[in-house]
Amino acid sequence: MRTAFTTCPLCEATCGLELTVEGDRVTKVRGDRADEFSRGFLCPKGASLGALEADPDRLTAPLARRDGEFREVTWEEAFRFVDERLKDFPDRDSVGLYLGNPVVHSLAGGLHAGPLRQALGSRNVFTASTVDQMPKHVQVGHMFGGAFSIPVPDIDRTDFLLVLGADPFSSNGSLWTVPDAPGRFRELRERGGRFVVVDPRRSRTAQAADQHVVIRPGTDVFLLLALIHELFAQDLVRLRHLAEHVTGHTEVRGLVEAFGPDAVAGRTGVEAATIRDLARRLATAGRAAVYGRIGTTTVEFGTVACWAVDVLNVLTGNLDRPGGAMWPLPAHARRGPGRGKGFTTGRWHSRVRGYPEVLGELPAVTMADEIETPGDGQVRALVTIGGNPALSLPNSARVSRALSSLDFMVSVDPYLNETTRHAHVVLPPPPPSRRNHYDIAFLNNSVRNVAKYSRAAIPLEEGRIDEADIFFRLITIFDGAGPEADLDAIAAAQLEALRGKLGAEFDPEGETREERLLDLKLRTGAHGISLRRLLDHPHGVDLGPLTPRLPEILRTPSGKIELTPPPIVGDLPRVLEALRTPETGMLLVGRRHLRSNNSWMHNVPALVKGKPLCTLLVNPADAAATGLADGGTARVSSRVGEIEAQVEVTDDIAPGVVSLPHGWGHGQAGTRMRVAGEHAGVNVNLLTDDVRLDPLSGTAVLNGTRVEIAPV
Ligand SMILES: Nc1nc2c(c(=O)[nH]1)N[C@H]1C(S)=C(S)[C@@H](COP(=O)(O)OP(=O)(O)OC[C@H]3O[C@@H](n4cnc5c(=O)[nH]c(N)nc54)[C@H](O)[C@@H]3O)O[C@H]1N2
Ligand SMILES: Nc1nc2c(c(=O)[nH]1)N[C@H]1C(S)=C(S)[C@@H](COP(=O)(O)OP(=O)(O)OC[C@H]3O[C@@H](n4cnc5c(=O)[nH]c(N)nc54)[C@H](O)[C@@H]3O)O[C@H]1N2
Ligand code: SF4
Ligand SMILES: [Mo]
Repeated sequence: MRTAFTTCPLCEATCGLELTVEGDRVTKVRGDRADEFSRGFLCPKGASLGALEADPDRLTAPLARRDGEFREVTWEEAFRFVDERLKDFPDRDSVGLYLGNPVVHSLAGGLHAGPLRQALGSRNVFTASTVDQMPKHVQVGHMFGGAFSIPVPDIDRTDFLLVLGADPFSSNGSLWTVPDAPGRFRELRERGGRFVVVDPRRSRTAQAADQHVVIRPGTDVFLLLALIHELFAQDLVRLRHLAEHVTGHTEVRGLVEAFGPDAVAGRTGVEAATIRDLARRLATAGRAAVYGRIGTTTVEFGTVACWAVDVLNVLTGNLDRPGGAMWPLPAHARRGPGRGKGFTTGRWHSRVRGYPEVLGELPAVTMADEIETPGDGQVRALVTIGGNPALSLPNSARVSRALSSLDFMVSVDPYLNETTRHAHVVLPPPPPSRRNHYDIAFLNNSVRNVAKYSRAAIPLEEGRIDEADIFFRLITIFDGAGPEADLDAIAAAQLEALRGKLGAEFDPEGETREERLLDLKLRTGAHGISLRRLLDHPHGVDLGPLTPRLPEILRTPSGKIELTPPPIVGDLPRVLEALRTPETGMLLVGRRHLRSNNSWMHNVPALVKGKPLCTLLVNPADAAATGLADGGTARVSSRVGEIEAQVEVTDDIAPGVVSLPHGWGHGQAGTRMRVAGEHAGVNVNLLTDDVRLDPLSGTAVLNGTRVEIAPV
């Protein structure tokens, strides 16, 4: 029996874990109290890591499907099969790629997903970003020049937080790495600070808030523009230290002219007096920040809403100052140049619907179009890595049909689930305790500058390969070097090239290719720390609170914060038109539960036991009006589909709104997830619409779907 320390890769909070290991099993998981960042915090998902890894349905060897049957094969056979079959698709665009959420949660994905996309060279790259946070990338790209320069609320030092469309008490934070979010919100209040939550549902976060503002789904953009309007109307604009770094602020007033509190009250359901009061409190609080997430990004005006969030942070003088919205500086990153080429989209367009490319990818809502529509460049083969598009994309009945029509499909995934059942080859990565970990992605969003590296707590079993090797092998297959190419030689060349680019004059150290790459990035990084130092500090290294980064963070051509980027300003007439279009009827939104993680952790008994989590929340008034009863079954229908869901009547949800979580709808033929099958739930994405999207970012509208409800 021994103890090992690692970082939980299951959500963005990056909690430190203390694992008890007996033989080759994790038998106990505790929050690591000595962790410099998470201070011992643990949620039910992290606590179930041992059970997740011991899941008998988890794949341990590659599977290949021939004549309709999956059979275990060796890794050599699996890669040779992939190589042979991909030769049938000489047109690069005919091979599509879908990267899902766990790709950003591993060191392998963090280091190798980029090179993999390059090696594939297809325009048909899709990721979960366009059913999630892409509006934020587009907005910060246009305003600050870098698509990953996302400011985060400095919660530990703020006096006032305005949170829209996020439930960090359940999700543990997103685009905001904030381990023990509930504890940090509690401390904020203990210091005398306040926080306000805007949500159509009384979420766990809303319950703990000083004020819960109930809003009509999809209308946050109007509320946010009205708040900007009020800053001008009440003479509350204070740029402070930002004055010398901003261009375009004088134009903003005119842009929001039509969005006064009285104009938006009816459409948002938020009273004009509440909006005026909120604007005043935001502007007069000592230090404040505005933060928006899923309810502001997976909506029709996601990019404009994200823009309005940071315009508020700028106009109240809270961007880039302690207690406001600040930019982290991760150990593996370098300081920026202070100006640059800026941000563009649309370097190519999707073949069928003509959507612009954003960050090298096309909207996931159009993946099925690209698979099903004949013609040059039609996607006939697909590689999925750590994704479950059959459940996570809108109009998923159509997505499943498209997947089943492919000529060839490869999935890198530990489960035979709703998506991978369509694959011809499934390549299973090892579980979290058997891999080295460093957070390439989430340290970009973290509320303190911290760094932590952990080696695998348990060695890989004989015959298993690391996910980094799976990535590397696919890279050599895509770029033509083939399934037997010498990975170490290729990695050495890659390392040498990067060393030259970074101007490093030392030899990076480490036991693996990935460790040497990381050491190189760390030692040339902003904090100048080494992999060795991280290995000596198993609970992480605290690099201090966030510090101001203007102007070095900017990559705009002007070297300023562009407050009025033309593409975003150009979308405002559409917002105004929507404001003037009356809207009624029942709207469907999503939600998350602490014991659930998108679509893939429902096979862990401890996480699905008890009361079902996949229920349709209905307000008592709507239940009475439609004849629905608590515990009964509702038929929910939308433009694209119809489902039956178990009803939960509660005044936690606003009248005129129903809520159903995503990631459910298990038990389908050909899947191998027995526990999930017994707790199947229904798939909300059979109702969400693949035609609706935020055009600036290509992001799906997953919240605010028009539905009808009736008793069954
Ligand atoms: N209606 C509605 N739909 C939504 C959302 C919503 O709020 N409402 N949310 C959206 C959001 S924010 C997201 S991020 C997407 C998620 O969409 P996806 O990324 O497509 O789906 P996940 O459910 O995260 O699926 C993760 C997959 O990775 C596999 N996996 C787990 N661990 C590993 C690993 O270590 N390596 C590899 N290679 N695979 C692994 C799992 O078995 C599973 O198949 O869903 C989106 N869909
Ligand atoms: N436990 C758990 N944690 C997770 C995940 C999970 O599945 N389970 N998924 C992870 C992923 S991939 C992501 S992207 C993050 C997401 O992190 P969050 O954004 O915090 O996710 P949610 O908990 O879905 O919170 C979204 C909230 O928006 C509300 N909402 C819906 N529509 C609207 C609207 O139009 N306006 C407003 N103002 N509110 C609206 C919902 O009621 C809900 O309370 O969570 C991550 N963490
Ligand atoms: S909050 Fe997230 S990172 Fe922390 S233990 Fe839970 S799943 Fe893991
Ligand atoms: Mo997400």
